[in-house]
Amino acid sequence: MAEGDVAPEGAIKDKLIETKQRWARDGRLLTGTTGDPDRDRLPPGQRLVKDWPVLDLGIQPDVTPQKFRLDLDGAVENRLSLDLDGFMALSMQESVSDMHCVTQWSNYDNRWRGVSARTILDMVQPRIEVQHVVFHSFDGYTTNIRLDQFAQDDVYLVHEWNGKPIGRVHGGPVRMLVPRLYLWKSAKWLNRIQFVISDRPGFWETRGYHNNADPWLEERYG
Ligand SMILES: Nc1nc2c(c(=O)[nH]1)N[C@H]1C(S)=C(S)[C@@H](COP(=O)(O)O)O[C@H]1N2
Ligand SMILES: [Mo]
Repeated sequence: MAEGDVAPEGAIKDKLIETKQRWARDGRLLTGTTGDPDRDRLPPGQRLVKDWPVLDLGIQPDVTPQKFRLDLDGAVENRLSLDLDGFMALSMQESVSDMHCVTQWSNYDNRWRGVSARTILDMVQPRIEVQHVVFHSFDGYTTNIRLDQFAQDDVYLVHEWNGKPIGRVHGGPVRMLVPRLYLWKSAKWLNRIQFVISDRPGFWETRGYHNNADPWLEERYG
């Protein structure tokens, strides 16, 4: 967590975290069906919303341009540590994708601008043994995905949504976007990407959420 953002203990949404853990234990929201992304756009058990809800642990760190840092490290050939100017100088692309949150909302056609995961992979050159990627955030949140999931062509480190900078509540200045997985895998307030040889389940993955998080297979809880 960045200095100055340390929330008083009570500010963390302990009740919300407990409720979500209980839902995970009880298998709440499961429809028991699977979907096919080639056939259906809406994954099983989801409903379409028009807005973009905000979800976090109760801390929304104020990541000013001065505080921003992005470390790319772990088992890689080229470790990098970028400030915001360094990040903004990387090659940027636009991408349109849907979002699917485990709390059952989905929304369509979000227009993103950012750096593709493939650009990051070209720069850092993970060692051959690397199988997983861990995202670390300025609020202390972590989440993990497999390297092949990170390497999909629709995965981005995004800084604009629908033509505007991503604001503080949605994880600006830079957040992850992994559209084929439930949204808890898309770390907000991104601070570090760690390339690892063995898997390291993150915040929700160690609290009953599924490690893989494919919405089409309804991998909500694990
Ligand atoms: N750093 C950080 N990233 C996070 C979270 C968080 O608490 N901290 N929550 C996750 C969860 S559970 C969800 S559903 C999405 C919500 O993103 P949004 O608030 O932009 O909709 O962010 C994910 N990324
Ligand atoms: Mo979530």
